[in-house]
Amino acid sequence: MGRRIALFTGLLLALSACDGRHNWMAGAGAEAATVERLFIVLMIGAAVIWTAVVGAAVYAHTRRAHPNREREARLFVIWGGAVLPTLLIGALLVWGLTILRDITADEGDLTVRVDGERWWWRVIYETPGGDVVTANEIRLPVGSTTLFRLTADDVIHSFWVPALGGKMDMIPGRETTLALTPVKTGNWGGLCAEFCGGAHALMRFDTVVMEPAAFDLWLEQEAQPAQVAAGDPGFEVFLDEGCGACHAIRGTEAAGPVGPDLTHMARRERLGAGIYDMTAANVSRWITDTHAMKPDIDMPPYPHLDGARLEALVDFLMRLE
Ligand code: HEC
Ligand SMILES: [Cu+2]
Repeated sequence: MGRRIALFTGLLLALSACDGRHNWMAGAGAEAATVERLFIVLMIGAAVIWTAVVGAAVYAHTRRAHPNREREARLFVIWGGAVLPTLLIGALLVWGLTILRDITADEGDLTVRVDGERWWWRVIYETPGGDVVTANEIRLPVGSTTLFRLTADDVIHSFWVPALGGKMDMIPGRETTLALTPVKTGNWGGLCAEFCGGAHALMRFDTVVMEPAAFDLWLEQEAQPAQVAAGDPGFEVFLDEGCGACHAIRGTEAAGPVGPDLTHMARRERLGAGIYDMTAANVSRWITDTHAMKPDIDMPPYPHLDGARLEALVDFLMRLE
């Protein structure tokens, strides 16, 4: 018996994804705490009802059969079968709707638009100075509420940072909202929670929760254009190869809207939508052997690039801080 309980508990822990970064019980977000409360109340409610129903069944089974008075039986059916369940489920519904209102708020201290793409995330900070575009990494100040305005470019995706709160569908042509209030600093994992095609399982992102002052500095730097010296040999390769048709580097003529914005790419912790560490070796392989790194993506591989040209290109990209 003890072994079985251990096994069962282990399974539950595995199901709750207790790897820390994706743990919805990590206490990292106010909305996650709300979802946790909902879970606990539902579990306790279910346990009480289960006990009552099984108790009634056992009672009926062990008692010697005898005819019930019709009035008694009818009362039992009306109360146990209609009135109590209606009251209970009605109360849960009303309470659940207030929770829904809390996590789909329509205002926050900060607004971030996130656009689900196949298979990466376009991220746009709305600031008084204008939109600040980035990709695949979201940074948030601890202790304040961020309103996410979500949409999708092509197919339905779902935006989910388990440690911070519930998930929300991203629907082409529509905007959905989600509020997240992180209460713990750290790098919390995010992912797409709706099957969206080939590289769906590789559609992830980092959510870096920072102290407010550090966040403000980060956003200020993120808003700056890239520093690209005239005649930078790596940037020449970038333009020659046509990378700028798909990728934007603010402050240069590269303004392609198809792929992730690369203006401050080297400041991101990961490459390829949360998949690889942002290292020169990985970036180099990403360019030459693209589909081995991430299958199905809309970026062509550049296997002909090698030697000094590849090196200059990678060196240039890694200087985009
Ligand atoms: C036809 C459009 C297209 C072209 C041309 C293209 N890319 Fe991409 N690139 C993409 C798309 C789409 C992604 C996102 C793939 C994903 O993660 O799902 C991407 C991703 C990347 C990333 C990862 C960004 C991140 O945030 O993780 C880098 C770096 C990159 N491309 C560099 C290049 C370079 C360098 C070139 C030229 C040699 C190039 N790309 C040419 C479409 C393109
Ligand atoms: Cu997706």
